[in-house]
Parts: sequence; C-alpha cells; structure tokens
Amino acid sequence: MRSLLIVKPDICKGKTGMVLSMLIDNGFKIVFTKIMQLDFKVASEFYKEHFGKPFYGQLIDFMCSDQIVVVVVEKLNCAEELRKLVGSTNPEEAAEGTIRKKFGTGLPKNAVHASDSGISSMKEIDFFFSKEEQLKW
Ligand code: 3AN
Repeated sequence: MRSLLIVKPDICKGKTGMVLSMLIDNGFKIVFTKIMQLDFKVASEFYKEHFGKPFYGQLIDFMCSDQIVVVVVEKLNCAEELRKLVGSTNPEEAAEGTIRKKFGTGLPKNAVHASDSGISSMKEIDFFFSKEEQLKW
C-alpha cells in the first residue's frame, strides 16, 4: 500500500533529509520523491475541500511560498501508519516522536502533509503523478 507525504515549505530546504530518515527508520519504503513549487492554481485544487475555511487563504499562500518535496511511500497499512508517524494537525498537540512535534512550529506551518486514508492516498498520488509515471515505479 502506498501513501503521499509532502514536506512543506517551512522545512523543505532544511529538514527534508531528516524527515526521509524518520520515514525509513519507521519502516517506510521511499518509492518516489519530487521537488516542486506549487502555484496558486495547483495549491487551490489540492486543498479545495478547505475552501471557505478561515485559514484557507493563509494555507494556500504558505504552500506556494517556497519549494516542497512530494514523497510517495510504501508500507503495510500505509496511510494509517503514516498519519501515526506524522502526528496531530497542530504541532502543539502532536505526540512526542512524531514528525510534526519535532519539526512543526504552528499552523499552517506544521512541517508535513500526509494523506488521511487509503482512498485519499490514491487520489493524492494521482493528483501529482500521471498513471504513466506511476507505472515506472
Ligand atoms: P491534516 O493536514 O492534519 O489532515 P487538515 O486537513 O484539517 O489537517 O488541514 C489541512 C492543513 O491546513 C493543515 N495541514 C494545516 O497546514 C492547515 N490548517 C489546519 N487548521 C488550521 C488553522 N486553524 N490555522 C491555520 N492553518 C490550518
């Protein structure tokens, strides 16, 4: 099973290596990584379920503010295991040992995005990568 993690702009250039290490140390296989910078159109589409929420504009601006690394990972019960390692949305509430506790500094700067279910993992992988591209992995 595969899932998607995004190293967000707040830590992308400084801590991506450490995030990848944490994934590997916790039994995730790194299937594919891609460095990119989102523009307003792509970020709005990716976060469309949050449209209208008070933090929406801030979230989109933040996600477009610098480079990100999109990471496809693989593990048994991948989405569930990944969310456990990533921790709660708000870094202040995230458990010790989680990625957001370690690297997040607040909201929206919570270090990483992770798909929240098996279905959203598939949708989000398809969002960033064509089926043709996925066949190469
Ligand atoms: P998660 O990323 O844990 O699935 P969501 O889907 O509720 O959480 O939120 C999407 C993203 O929106 C979060 N990762 C965070 O960056 C941002 N966000 C959520 N709540 C707030 C908030 N109250 N203020 C600012 N940004 C927020």
